[in-house]
Amino acid sequence: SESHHGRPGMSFPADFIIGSATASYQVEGAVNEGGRGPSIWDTFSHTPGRTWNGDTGDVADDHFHRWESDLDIMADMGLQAYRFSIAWPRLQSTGRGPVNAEGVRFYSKLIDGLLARGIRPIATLYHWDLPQELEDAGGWPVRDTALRFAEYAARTVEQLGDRVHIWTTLNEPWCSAYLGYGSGAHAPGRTSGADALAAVHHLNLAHGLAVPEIRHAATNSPDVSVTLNFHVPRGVHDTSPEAIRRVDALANRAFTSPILRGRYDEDLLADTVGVTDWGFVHDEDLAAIHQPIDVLGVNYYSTVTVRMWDGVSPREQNDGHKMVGGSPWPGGDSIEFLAQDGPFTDMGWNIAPDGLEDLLVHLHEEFPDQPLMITENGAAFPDDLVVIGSEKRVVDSERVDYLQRHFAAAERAISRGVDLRGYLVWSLLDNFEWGYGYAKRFGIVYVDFDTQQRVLKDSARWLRQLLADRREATQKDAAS
Ligand code: GBH
Repeated sequence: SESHHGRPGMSFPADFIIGSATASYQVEGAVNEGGRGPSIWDTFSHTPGRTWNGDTGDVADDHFHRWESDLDIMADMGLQAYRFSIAWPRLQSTGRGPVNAEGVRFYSKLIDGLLARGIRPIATLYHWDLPQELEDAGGWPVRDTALRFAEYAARTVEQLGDRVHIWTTLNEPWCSAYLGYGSGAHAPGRTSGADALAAVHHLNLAHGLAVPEIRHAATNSPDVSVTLNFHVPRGVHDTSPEAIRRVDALANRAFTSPILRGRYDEDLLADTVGVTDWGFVHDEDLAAIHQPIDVLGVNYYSTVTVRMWDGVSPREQNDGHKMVGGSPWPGGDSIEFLAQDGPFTDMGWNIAPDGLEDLLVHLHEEFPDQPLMITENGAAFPDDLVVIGSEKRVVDSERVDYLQRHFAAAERAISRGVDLRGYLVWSLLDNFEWGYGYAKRFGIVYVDFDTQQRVLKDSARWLRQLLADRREATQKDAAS
């Protein structure tokens, strides 16, 4: 079911935004500069055994110092948007109090540099770098963290809220809650199902409290959004429908139902009996969480295949996460994640563009008036730098193919009526891939971590050509 539109990417509407994305801790480095305080990812990555090879984000892509030449790379590629995140501990070193002017200055320069190059800034307020002091005070399982986030959002947008195109509250609260407090594969590395579900709620609340603060503080009426990572569960067995329902409840509807419908679903509450009684949900919370958003950010990488475990046969466990003691599925011990059909990326995630099409169509059916944007899609492959003639090249044909097939899937979704506004490739640069450190390369631009040299991979060249051809086609349309 490849695109019937011909070349992937060329049938997107003229106002469709194509760009790329990064996140603060994954690219910035300079963790002790500019008044930045420690975050849970500094602590976690410096704890032996937590990340591959003991890798940390201390230097990462050194983007904090190289932001200007990185902007030139984006401009050279013709990117229409750049999605970055603001490190909370750069703006408030302890997560509280007045904003740090040096932190503001860094992001202000970055935003000005984007605008000067005609690139729309899309800013995420939280991509997992919680100030350590707030974790010490309880982290996302406690209510106060949501209140602190709303205040941070207000203070930040007061400073930077005249030039940002889209503000995103949270990136992938699923990961923050279930990997941070359930499985322990992510910072802060805690392993309690009850804490994970409390974190789910307080992340939802943080989002809901921040939305009106952002709208109030911004002076350019930006779009306001949240980015979720959706699970697209597939079935292979009689018991799969039940497993699919449970995965959808825990992973997807735990966020979409409160945010977009103002409720927690009955089946989610029933599935988690014995883990928590959800006593942390106050009467007024659901109304606070249920704020209109202008765009829903969708991160998609792959599908999962599930059935219910019969409790007898040995279970397969291939949910793509290192199991560090805990489970990312509170109350979901009976869900079995099955090995999937390839091909796979270097993460071991299956390549399934149809999953993206199905997800977008499904979300559009569920929330017909909600514009969507793909805020992350991309793939890790073991890239190598080669010299061809006198040119440095990274021949990442698998990534080009991955992107082409996912662009085509997005185009099919649009042709089926989905209001899809844009597509941001993860990631601009090879970077610190969380628990996997520098072992996994997601960039369309190669980074040599010894020299910090950047080299456009073939996927970046492909994207640059596509963007150039789109510009030419739009100009022709305008002229005729
Ligand atoms: C995103 O996380 C992050 O936003 C980004 O920072 C990160 O670098 C990037 O993606 C690449 O990892 O694991 O079998 O349940 C994505 C994390 C990946 C978690 C897919 C859920 C679903 C399949 N998600 N995964 S499975």
